[in-house]
Amino acid sequence: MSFDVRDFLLGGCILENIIDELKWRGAVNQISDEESLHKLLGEKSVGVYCGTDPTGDSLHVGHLIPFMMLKRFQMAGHRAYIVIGGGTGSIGDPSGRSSERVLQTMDQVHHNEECLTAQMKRLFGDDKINIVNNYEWLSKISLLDFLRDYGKLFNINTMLAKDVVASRLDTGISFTEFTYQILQAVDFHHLLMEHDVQLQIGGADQWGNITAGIDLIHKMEGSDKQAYALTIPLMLKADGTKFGKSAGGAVWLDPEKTTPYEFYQFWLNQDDRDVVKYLKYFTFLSKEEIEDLAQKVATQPEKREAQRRLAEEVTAFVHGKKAVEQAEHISKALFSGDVKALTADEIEQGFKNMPTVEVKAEPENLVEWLVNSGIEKSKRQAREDVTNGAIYINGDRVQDLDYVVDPAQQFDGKFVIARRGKKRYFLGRVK
Ligand code: 383
Repeated sequence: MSFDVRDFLLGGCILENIIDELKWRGAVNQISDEESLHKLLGEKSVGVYCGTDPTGDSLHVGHLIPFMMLKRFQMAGHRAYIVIGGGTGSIGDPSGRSSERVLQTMDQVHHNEECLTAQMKRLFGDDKINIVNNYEWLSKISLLDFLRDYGKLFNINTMLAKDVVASRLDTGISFTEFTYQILQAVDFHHLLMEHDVQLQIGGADQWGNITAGIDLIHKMEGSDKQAYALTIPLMLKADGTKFGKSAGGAVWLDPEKTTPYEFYQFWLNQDDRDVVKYLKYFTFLSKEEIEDLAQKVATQPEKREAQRRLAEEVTAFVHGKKAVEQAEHISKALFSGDVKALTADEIEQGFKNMPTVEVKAEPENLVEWLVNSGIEKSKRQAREDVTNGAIYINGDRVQDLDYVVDPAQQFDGKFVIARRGKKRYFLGRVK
């Protein structure tokens, strides 16, 4: 029986050609031979890949862009491959960088490789997606084979003309980084020959590397061999700042680096002008649901329903449903001031970026406790704030100057949550 992508049902709606869907999502920057790729994707289950280099031990939200698109290809019935660049990562992609990279040690590369592989498996399901590591084949090519089999097929003039290299000619680029595009080209050829992968996707910064692969394939296998490139636009924010950063730096997928609560907040705080685009990029909601939310952004922006839905969907995808419940629980508690019901884990997440003070385990008079922990500058100020009703301990307003703070009373004796005024929280961490 012949394959028809329209046979695949998703969330009750029949998918059109994946290219049309990606276009609706605003996720297409460049396609190498659109007409023919469109046709191919409508005819058969196509092998598609996207690669990432182990330059760190976690992915961040910027990486989600192409990998969520890869997942969409898979949901539309195509075969998805992820390349973890253990080989390429030991060299370093010059794309998008204005200066030479410092080489990572091979131990670092292998460690990061393992972390990223585990993360990808958690995100995309071990059994559903094919994950390969280019260290496997790139590390086996000898220098002489490299120069004879591949080097001869690359024209220096073409390589120099690639944006990535051209933009570095003034400041300089090493031979090592200059060669990077050949390695990624070898990967594309390898995946095509071994797994019939005919399409490579990536961010707009990857266009030069992907097309280097297509050129190599045409030279090695003949110009009628079908291989395609599809890139996704660089993510631009309406306010001109860089996507994927929050006050604390990059937004990581690793819950140890960015807690699920911070992750949730990151999405919840997105601008009305960006939120619909993000729903299209980062969620698997249907076109109808997204259009409905877009309508709500236009008519009732103050409700922030689209932002909430975005935060729920992406957090559930990356950290699971329980993390969403926790994040919502933390948000509600901090907003209402009713912090008593928080668990120790929720406190760790919710207070990660709030002022934290070390406090003694022993009970202490409130006024002294406020001064000793540094929350209040003087006893006079502390007394005034307490009397005025501006001080809350573990969610309760305390106006009694003789009140004793006893850390053992709450949160397994680990924390005391103090609040001054409406919103100024302090976390007392018991020494
Ligand atoms: C390595 C070997 C391949 C194919 C791709 C690669 C990695 C590629 C690269 N990608 C970036 C990275 O690793 O450097 N040379 O951080 C980023 N990607 C994706 C996407 C993006 C790119 O992982 O635009 C953002 O996330 O392509 O910058 O055979």
